[in-house]
Amino acid sequence: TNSIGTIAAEPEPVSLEWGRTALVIIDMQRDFMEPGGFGETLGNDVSQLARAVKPIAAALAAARAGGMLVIHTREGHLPDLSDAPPAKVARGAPSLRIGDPGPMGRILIRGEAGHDIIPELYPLDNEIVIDKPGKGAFYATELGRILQNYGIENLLVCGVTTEVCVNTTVREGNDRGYRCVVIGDGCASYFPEFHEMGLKMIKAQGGIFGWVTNSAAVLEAME
Ligand code: TIU
Repeated sequence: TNSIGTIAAEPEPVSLEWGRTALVIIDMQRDFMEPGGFGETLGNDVSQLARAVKPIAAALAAARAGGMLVIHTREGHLPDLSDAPPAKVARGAPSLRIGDPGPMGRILIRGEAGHDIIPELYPLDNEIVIDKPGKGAFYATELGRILQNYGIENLLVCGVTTEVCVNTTVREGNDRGYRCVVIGDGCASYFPEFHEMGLKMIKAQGGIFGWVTNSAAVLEAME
């Protein structure tokens, strides 16, 4: 459809052609959301991320009902770690490193239980799942070509974490010419203050690299 909706957002409302808009759900994986995964091995309190699930589920249900293109992403690496930069694997002092065996399988490795998306937001068979080795969803993936093939101009972005993979993806998307509208309550961080600032820096300066809205405003605009 070429119908256009206007979403209440900051710094100002944004009008989107729904047929040229994709819902992009970033890294809602057990590895970030649940104890025993990558997020917790880094020393984080994973319970901080749970608040994003219901708002994302609401946006996902609306997107499915409206026939909007839905794209899920997953951060992770090949079992032989050939796509994992040694500098990334070596970073910090995690209790388990990328590739080490954990309670949900090998940490951040494709095909392992912990790498998969949480049951509440599980992709349908007809939805696109992008496996990405980096924080941004465009880097070393087919995402850009897929969006071009579908004629997408606008991205509704949510997921975890606000200041890492969501921010990186929105910055990448903005530079590629996409209008990026972030669903604030559909994002979360291990650090509440980073969540808040991660959203603020997107919408500051007249929306320097995007817009920030919330799930209720998206649902209202899609009605
Ligand atoms: N650690 C952290 O905040 N995030 C990540 O490592 N990846 C994503 O944000 N998905």
